[in-house]
Amino acid sequence: MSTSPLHAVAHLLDTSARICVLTGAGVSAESGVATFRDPDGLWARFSPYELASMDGFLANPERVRDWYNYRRAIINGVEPNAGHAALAGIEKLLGENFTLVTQNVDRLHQRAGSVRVLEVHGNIHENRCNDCLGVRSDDELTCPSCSGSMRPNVVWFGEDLPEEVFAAAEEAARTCDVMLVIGTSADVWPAAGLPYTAKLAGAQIVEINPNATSLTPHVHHVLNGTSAVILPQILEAMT
Ligand code: BV8
Repeated sequence: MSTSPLHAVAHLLDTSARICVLTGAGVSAESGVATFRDPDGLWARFSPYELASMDGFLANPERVRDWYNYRRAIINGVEPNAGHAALAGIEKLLGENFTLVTQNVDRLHQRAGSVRVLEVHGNIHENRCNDCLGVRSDDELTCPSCSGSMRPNVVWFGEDLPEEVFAAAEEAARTCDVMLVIGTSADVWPAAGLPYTAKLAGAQIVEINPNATSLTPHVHHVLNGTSAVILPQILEAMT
């Protein structure tokens, strides 16, 4: 009996020592959180340069803060979906041999029970001081420690990713046997380089996405579908 591509991926996860997962906005789509580059995505309605860059913030801090508060309100009003829950379930099965690298800033993975999460683009629920980098969870606009401007604790275009977090993500990519790349257009660097790092180090790359991406021609397995449907099926098929 031939094995379906999904069961082949489940077998790969069952028989591999180390698993790394890279997720993007597509994993939160079935919770009702808009992605960035889908036809109905955020960048179809808003300007990434005006709203997700330091220049945009300095030009109009109120507009940027309002946009992030608009997104926070949406995120606080939704629940993690079955895809988030399945990833937490796979982590429970695999323990320390499982690392979840996410580009998402919504913390839905953690709300679903994922523990070993590397947030390479930050966390929308916090603000950070532009000057002293102090992180706060309240809505102070000015840093009480140094009077700098508080801005969302996310990585904007042209900003470096958090060094230690991204170094850990690269290490996880370099040492894994399988990388699941789920719900990302794989267009935003340097995070988009992680699957290539894993492949160069000998890992099997699996893409889970309803659409083809720039990464698709470079992967070993493609599961065409949405994460909230496919991930529970993979967890179910694992021993
Ligand atoms: C940096 C803010 C160093 C957070 C975002 C080469 C090397 C290094 C840098 C660059 C480079 N080339 C270009 C750059 C610059 C730039 C970049 O990559 N630009 C791109 C657009 C070309 N990178 C940077 O600026 C990064 N910083 O490199 O620092 C440096 C410093 C100075 C000068 C140069 C370099 C910073 C990047 C982070 C930017 N921050 N947002 C926030 O507000 O959320 S961008 C945004 O894109 C989010 O962070 C998001 O996480 C990220 C990736 O998007 P995706 O998650 O993939 O979402 P997308 O909508 O694109 O795709 C969704 C996918 O899901 C689709 O494939 C869809 O088919 C699929 N899907 C839909 N529904 C479902 C689904 N999948 C499964 N199930 C479903 N139901």
